[in-house]
Amino acid sequence: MTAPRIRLAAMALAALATSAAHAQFEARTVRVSSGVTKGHPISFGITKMTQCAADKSGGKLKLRTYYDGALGNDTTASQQVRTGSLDMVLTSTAPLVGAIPQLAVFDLPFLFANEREADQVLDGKVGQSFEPRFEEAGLVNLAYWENGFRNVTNSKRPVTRWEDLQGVKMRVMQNKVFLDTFSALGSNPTPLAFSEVYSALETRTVDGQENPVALIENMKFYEVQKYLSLTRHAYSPLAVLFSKKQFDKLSPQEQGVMRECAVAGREESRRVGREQDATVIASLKKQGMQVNEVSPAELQRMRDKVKDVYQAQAKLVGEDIVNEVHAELQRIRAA
Ligand code: TK8
Repeated sequence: MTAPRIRLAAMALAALATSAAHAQFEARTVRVSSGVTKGHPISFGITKMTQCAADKSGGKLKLRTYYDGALGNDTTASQQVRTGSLDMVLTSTAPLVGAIPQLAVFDLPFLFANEREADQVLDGKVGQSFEPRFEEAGLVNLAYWENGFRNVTNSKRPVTRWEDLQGVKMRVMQNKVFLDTFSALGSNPTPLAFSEVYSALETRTVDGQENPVALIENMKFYEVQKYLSLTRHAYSPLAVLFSKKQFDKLSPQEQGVMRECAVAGREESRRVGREQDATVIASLKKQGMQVNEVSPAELQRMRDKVKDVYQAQAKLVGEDIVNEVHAELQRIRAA
């Protein structure tokens, strides 16, 4: 057989193999809920994941994402995913602690010192150890993406030391660790769903909130907040949750593609978010925000101020999971 004919035969075989592989996929549209607005690093991850799933299924596995909490806030959308009436939600882990209390370990103040630690804990055995807990709650967590390190914004004053938070009405996530942390720091915390934050700030129902800088820009909080203080007081993982009821209906190939493409989305959203960090802060200044760092000595005073919260909440979360995270952090820091 001549070389061109061999090449032709090889191409025909490859095409056959691809179409046979794609034959293992049914035409499906996966409905996804996200609380962020398109343009946030998380949306870059979703775009990557969507393209990946389409490529690997011959266009049969489609993701359709509803941004801006259009299908409900984190808590309500997560509940729909748990019952199977919605396929996927991307949410911070903090609002999930009602269903999975141990997730509050990731909300402990000043737990992670940097993204490297967060990545290794979440992508490693500690993050994986949550799989059975997610499944018990009717969820499959495909990967941990990044919401990021949280910083304080408010309309009253720069926060350069914990005392500056006295009397500040702070919106916090619906999560006891955040409520207790911001009480211990002397502010008046109010738990609110993410979808209510902008209007609460605009009407001065609350004076401040705390979120990663990418979200502060993405949600235009700079329009209603004057001061940004770079506290990095907590790190928020983002769970990429599939309804277990729906996931179990997928073929092994479809499940494999969803997991593989969620990892591709994770890498993309982390890459974009970390590349943007410096430019986002410059952009927030340009939008009129007054941005301040907090000195290491004052951050240490904040840590000392919330130590009791840390200990009390560690007991509630479960000393086993807290000890496991601490042991993993010690290993990472010693490496
Ligand atoms: C976005 C929320 C947000 C969270 C919050 O869907 O509520 O402040 O940090 O990221 O999950």
